[in-house]
Amino acid sequence: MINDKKILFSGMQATGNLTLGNYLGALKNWVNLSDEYECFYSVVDMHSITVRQDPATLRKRARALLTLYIAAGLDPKKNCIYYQSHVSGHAELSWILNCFTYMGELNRMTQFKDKSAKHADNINAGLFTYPVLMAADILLYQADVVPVGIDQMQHLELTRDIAIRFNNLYGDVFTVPEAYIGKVGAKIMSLQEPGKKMSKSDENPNGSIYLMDDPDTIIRKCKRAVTDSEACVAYRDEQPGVKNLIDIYSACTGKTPAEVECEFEGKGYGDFKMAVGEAVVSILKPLQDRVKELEADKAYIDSIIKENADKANYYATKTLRKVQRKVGFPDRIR
Ligand code: ATP
Ligand code: LTN
Repeated sequence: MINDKKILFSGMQATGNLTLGNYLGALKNWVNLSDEYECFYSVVDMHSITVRQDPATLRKRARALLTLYIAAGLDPKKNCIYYQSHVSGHAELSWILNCFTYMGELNRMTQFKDKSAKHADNINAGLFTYPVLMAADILLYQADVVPVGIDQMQHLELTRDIAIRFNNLYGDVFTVPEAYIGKVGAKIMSLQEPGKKMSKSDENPNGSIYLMDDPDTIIRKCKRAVTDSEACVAYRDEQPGVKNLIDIYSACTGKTPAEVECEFEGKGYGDFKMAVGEAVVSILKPLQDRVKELEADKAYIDSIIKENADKANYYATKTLRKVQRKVGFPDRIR
């Protein structure tokens, strides 16, 4: 507990331009959680280098992601928004936890299998121990809850197993975290292949709407979205493309899928797609304006980076010292 509130931790990688899926499925739902939880949101740049990155691009994207957190409405006075690499405790705890994690456990991780297939020329040890660094992120802040997508549940389970294993050996050191199941955020699918989720690492840029896409691009991508020949705006699994567009429209307007079906009854896909495009523009435009305003205020963003890194370091060090003591590292002389 911090300030009588339960603790929440989550993070995102700055390994691409964020999509509408990241926003509607994650970021948008994080806003307001700070009333109930003491929130830590990290830009997990240390995870990013498990696949090769161009240094200048990574630096730029990390800052853009941090700015986007704030632009999306996370108040940096109430939410600790910081770079993972600015808190050395992540790496230090990660090392210790590596010694409490089995090769067999890591071998089972599906993300590792997927990513090693995708980056066969660079299957590095960091990629293998990625989940341990993620466990360190979470356990370092004694997080009670972790909002993550379904694809990260396996990593969260491993985090719990590591925490329980450590606690069994050394007493109650770590809070065992739970997944945070909030209001179900829509899972947004690719506009080009509606069977696949919209993803920032998709090679086809027409499948994803990026948060910084300009209005013309957004409308064009919606118009080109793959649908079907039913010519009927209906929310059903047999029409995955249309269903996805309804989900997007619903998430942007607050209308239920049934209301959307009614609104477009008897209308063609052309009108519907145009309306979806406009609805997306209406939520992304204010976000983009806010990003531009924030980018112009370098001193403000810098001050947030500094203050929040100090705050994160404070809590991280508390846990780290406890853990170091438990495993038998010599006390520091002050
Ligand atoms: P990558 O392509 O690099 O794997 P990604 O776009 O799939 O990235 P992540 O970085 O894995 O996204 O996820 C960040 C957050 O966004 C997670 O909480 C995840 O659940 C959420 N998210 C990602 N894609 C979608 C989507 N299409 N719909 C809803 N939520 C999503
Ligand atoms: N692996 C996560 C990002 C991530 C994370 C975390 C999420 C790194 N550390 C700690 C929650 C908690 C991803 O790829 N979405």
